[in-house]
Amino acid sequence: MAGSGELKLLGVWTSPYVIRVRVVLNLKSLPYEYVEEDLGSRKSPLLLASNPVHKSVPVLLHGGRPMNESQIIVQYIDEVWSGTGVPSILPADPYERATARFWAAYVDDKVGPAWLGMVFTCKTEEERAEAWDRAVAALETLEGALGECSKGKAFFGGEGIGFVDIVLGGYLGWFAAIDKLMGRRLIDPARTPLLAGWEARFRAADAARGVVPDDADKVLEFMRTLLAWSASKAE
Ligand SMILES: N[C@@H](CCC(=O)N[C@@H](CS)C(=O)NCC(=O)O)C(=O)O
Repeated sequence: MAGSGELKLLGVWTSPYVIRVRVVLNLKSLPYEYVEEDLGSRKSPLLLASNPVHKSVPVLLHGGRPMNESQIIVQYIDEVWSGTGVPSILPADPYERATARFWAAYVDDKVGPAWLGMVFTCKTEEERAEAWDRAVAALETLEGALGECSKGKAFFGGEGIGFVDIVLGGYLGWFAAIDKLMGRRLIDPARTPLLAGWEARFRAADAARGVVPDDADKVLEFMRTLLAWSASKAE
C-alpha cells in the first residue's frame, strides 16, 4: 500500500521548511516521529546519510526511504495520502494547480533570500534594510495573489489551507522575530490587510498551532546562538 511505512522527520523547530512538512502532516492527521537536529557541529549521521547533497533539514523518511526539499516532501505527502477524506492541498484544476505552484516558487525565490539576509547573512544595517525592502515588495505582490487565489475566502487555497499557505506560513515565526529586531512589521495590516488577516487565521489553525513558533524572543535567541556558533567557526 502506497501510504504504508513509518514516518520520521528530521528537523529544526525554527526552520520554515521543516514547519511546512509538520503542517501538512498535521493537516493529514499522520502520526510521525520527530527528531530535532543540531545544525551546528553535530548533524546526526542519519541526516548526513539521508541528505548527502545538501546536508539540510527537512528530511522525511517514509518506511526508511529518505526524501529532501520541503516543497517536494509536502507534495509527496499530499499525493501519497490522497483519498483519505482530507482534501488535497493543491487544486484539482491543472491551471489552478500550476498557479499555486507558481506562487509557492515565488515565495521561495523572493521571500526566502530576503529572510536569510535579514536574519543571518547581511553584514551591515544598509544591507539589512535592503533585504527588508525586498521582503516587503514580495509581500505586497503576495497580497494581490492572495486576493486572486482565495477569491475572498480565508486562504490562498480557498476555504482550507493549501500549498501556498503552507509554503508562506512556514516563515511566520521568523517574521514576528524580525519585526521585533527591526521595530516594524513585515506583514503590516495598513500595507497588506489581506495578508494580516490570513496570518491570524493560519496561526490559529489546528495544523499550525504548536508548530509555527509564537515566541519571537525564543526565535531570536536561537538566531543569536547560531550566529555565535558560525562566528566561532570562522575564527
Ligand atoms: N530548499 C530547502 C532549504 C532547506 C534549508 O535551507 N534548511 C536549513 C534550515 S532552515 C538547513 O538545514 N541548513 C543547514 C545547512 O545548510 O547546513 C528546502 O526547502 O527544504
